[in-house]
Amino acid sequence: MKLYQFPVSHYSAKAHIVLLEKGLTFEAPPLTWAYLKSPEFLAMNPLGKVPFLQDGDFGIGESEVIAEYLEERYPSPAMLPAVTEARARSRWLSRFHDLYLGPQLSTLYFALSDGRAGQPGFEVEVDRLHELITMLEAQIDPSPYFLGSQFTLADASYAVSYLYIGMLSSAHGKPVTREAMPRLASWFDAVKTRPSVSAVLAATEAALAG
Ligand SMILES: N[C@@H](CCC(=O)N[C@@H](CS)C(=O)NCC(=O)O)C(=O)O
Repeated sequence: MKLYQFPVSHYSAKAHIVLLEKGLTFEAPPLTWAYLKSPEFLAMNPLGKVPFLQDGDFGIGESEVIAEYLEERYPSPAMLPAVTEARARSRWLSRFHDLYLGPQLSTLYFALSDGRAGQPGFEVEVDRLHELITMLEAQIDPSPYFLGSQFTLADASYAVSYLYIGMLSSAHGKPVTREAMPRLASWFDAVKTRPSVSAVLAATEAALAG
């Protein structure tokens, strides 16, 4: 199996964590951003984005689709709850990440690297991150994971994004503090000790430092 990914990509991190949780063996070929738009990669994934998973003859993109594919193809250990409502809840959290929080973090990440941080009008983007965190806090009650004692696809979605919430909001001059996200912070204290999450966090931190 091959996972096309970047260690700095919060969406890639989700797929990476799911692979590790399921004990699957995979390669992660080193990539450049330019390669994502190469004819070779676009032929596999027309959106030219990571993560992208190749499992034998089958290839698929989009982090949540990859995660759900892995869950169905390699069901043990289960990463979706058995109860229908809890499965829906896990999916809601993953969707909230992929459609709202994740893109907002990407906006702040690229603004920082493009030197657009601090420009007039940009504060609205940091404020939007604060709004999203407030919404998320109201939706979760971790014990210790989002859906209880089972580590689910939803937990895998947020691990590296948590790192970015603190880092990017601070870099943009308006930190989201632990006090502003006590539930998410207590959730992070629990997930960061899992071998899968700590390995992926370490890879992200090393890539950001290097
Ligand atoms: N909804 C997608 C988002 C993937 C995404 O935006 N990946 C970024 C890296 S974090 C990417 O590949 N960007 C390259 C580009 O858009 O050109 C998912 O969940 O996989």
